[in-house]
Amino acid sequence: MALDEVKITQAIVESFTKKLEEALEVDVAIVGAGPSGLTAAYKLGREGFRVAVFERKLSIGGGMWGGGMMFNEIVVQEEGARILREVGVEVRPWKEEYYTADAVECVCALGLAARKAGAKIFNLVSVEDVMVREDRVVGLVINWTAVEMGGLHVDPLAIRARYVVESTGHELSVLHVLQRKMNVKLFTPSGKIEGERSLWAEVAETTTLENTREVYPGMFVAGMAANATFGSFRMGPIFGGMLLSGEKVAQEIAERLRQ
Ligand code: 48F
Repeated sequence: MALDEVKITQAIVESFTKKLEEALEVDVAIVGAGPSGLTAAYKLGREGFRVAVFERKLSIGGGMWGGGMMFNEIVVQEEGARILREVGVEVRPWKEEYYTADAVECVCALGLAARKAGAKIFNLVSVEDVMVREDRVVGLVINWTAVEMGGLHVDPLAIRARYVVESTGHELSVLHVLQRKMNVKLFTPSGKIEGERSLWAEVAETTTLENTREVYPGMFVAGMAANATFGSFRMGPIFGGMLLSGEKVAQEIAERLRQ
């Protein structure tokens, strides 16, 4: 077969366009492909919901690649290990009640699980805004990360979603935009973003799950973003809470979608 550069180009353009078209109206739009966002995408996709994930960077995985301080191993507890095993990661016990796993294997396995479950993943796309109608988040406003990086004045495109997951990690970038532009009252004690506190793994892991919930009609927070929203601690390189948060947000949204 003679290779034709234009056919290669057509194949890419046509198949990408189809993928994007299918993501324009989804059940759940997830912002950020870190461990919590990817777990949520996998769990929701597996339930048959239409899911799109938008990730600003070239690579998915967020803060997981680097383990702790670039030692690319992560630590999880038994409950987190369950989710890693489910997606085929080799989890090794380390003394009592701790488990370790290879960070690269974890990212690859979670990404593959999300894709195999049908979630569409768009890397290099930044969510720059949300759409709000009648006091409810109804979608996302997206643009190429290159546009953002280049400081170019290019208008964005829009995605309609029945629910949005804010899983942008420490940055909490989308909720900050919602608060700044719409001046809405969030479901937090002060009605505003409470902000992240310093490192305290034990408390942070528990509160991550408690804080994984709806923060404004139509928008849920998950992962580190949940603690940054509700004023709890960071947990450092223990990742069980991130995985369990992704699972919890998927369960809560699935329940709503089935109503
Ligand atoms: O930070 P990140 O990995 O979030 P997470 O799932 O996990 C946190 C842990 O990695 C770690 C930790 C736990 O032990 O504390 O930090 O809560 O992934 C967040 C992803 O969101 C992307 C960002 O590039 C990263 O990959 N992101 C942030 N803002 C945007 C975005 C945006 N506006 N649009 C698209 N992607």
